[in-house]
Amino acid sequence: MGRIVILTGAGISAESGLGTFRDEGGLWSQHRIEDVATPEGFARNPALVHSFYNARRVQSAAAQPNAAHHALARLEAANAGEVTIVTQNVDGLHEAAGSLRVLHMHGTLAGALCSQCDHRWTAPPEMVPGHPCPACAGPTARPDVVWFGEMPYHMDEIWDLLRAADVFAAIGTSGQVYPAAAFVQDATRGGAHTIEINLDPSAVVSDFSETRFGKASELVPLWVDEMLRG
Ligand code: BV8
Repeated sequence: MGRIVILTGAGISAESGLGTFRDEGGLWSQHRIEDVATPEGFARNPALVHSFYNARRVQSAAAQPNAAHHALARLEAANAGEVTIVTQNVDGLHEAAGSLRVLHMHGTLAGALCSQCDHRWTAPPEMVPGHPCPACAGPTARPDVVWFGEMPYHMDEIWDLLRAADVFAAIGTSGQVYPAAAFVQDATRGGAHTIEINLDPSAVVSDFSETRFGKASELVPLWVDEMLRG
């Protein structure tokens, strides 16, 4: 089966009840990206940004992984060390399903970060402006998520994984946010077989050698069964 890298987006958590960004009624139709997912937006109105992430932190903590998350955990368990999930999602549903090798390139709702001393800790359910950093006591706590214009996490490790991958799968992502949307090209250059599993064709669907359209909770378990049959 070889080395498998799986990129996931909000669509894999949709059937767990967590909103996506760009679907009908999605998060970006309720808030402007500039206001809630940029450092400038946070500087301008920290209360709005904290309330945006507080609501999602509480909701995602109450959500359950679905059959797609469980199938990916099963794939990893059968091939320890060969399966890595790179997720754009900030929820903890892959870990809740039992996945161990998960790289959160856009950070996590569960994390808090001090913008003054870079200290990281587990975020309380609700954060407020001026929330003190437990290390330097500065009023400088923020959600530990990657906003637009900020460098995603784990990029060097991700690029190494993509170059070495035998299979690259993108699941539940619209392919509109970079650098994640370009991962399929990096994997292709490394000789990987690439597959998109998504409800609708993504913005980069033509970059994939294989595409399957439908719900993640239905298609991902089928794909994992095929991969395990070899
Ligand atoms: C970077 C925060 C430099 C956490 C997010 C000008 C100035 C600065 C930067 C840029 C610029 N122009 C372009 C850029 C780059 C920018 C970018 O891409 N902008 C876009 C809008 C054009 N990117 C950045 O700024 C990134 N940093 O570039 O740094 C750099 C340069 C080179 C190399 C390294 C670094 C930072 C991007 C991170 C931004 N933070 N979120 C949070 O609040 O969650 S992005 C946000 O979008 C989320 O993280 C989310 O994960 C991500 C992608 O969205 P998707 O997951 O794809 O979700 P979406 O709703 O879009 O799609 C859902 C899909 O699921 C749909 O296709 C749907 O059909 C499908 N689906 C739905 N239901 C199901 C389903 N599929 C299966 N089953 C279902 N049931």
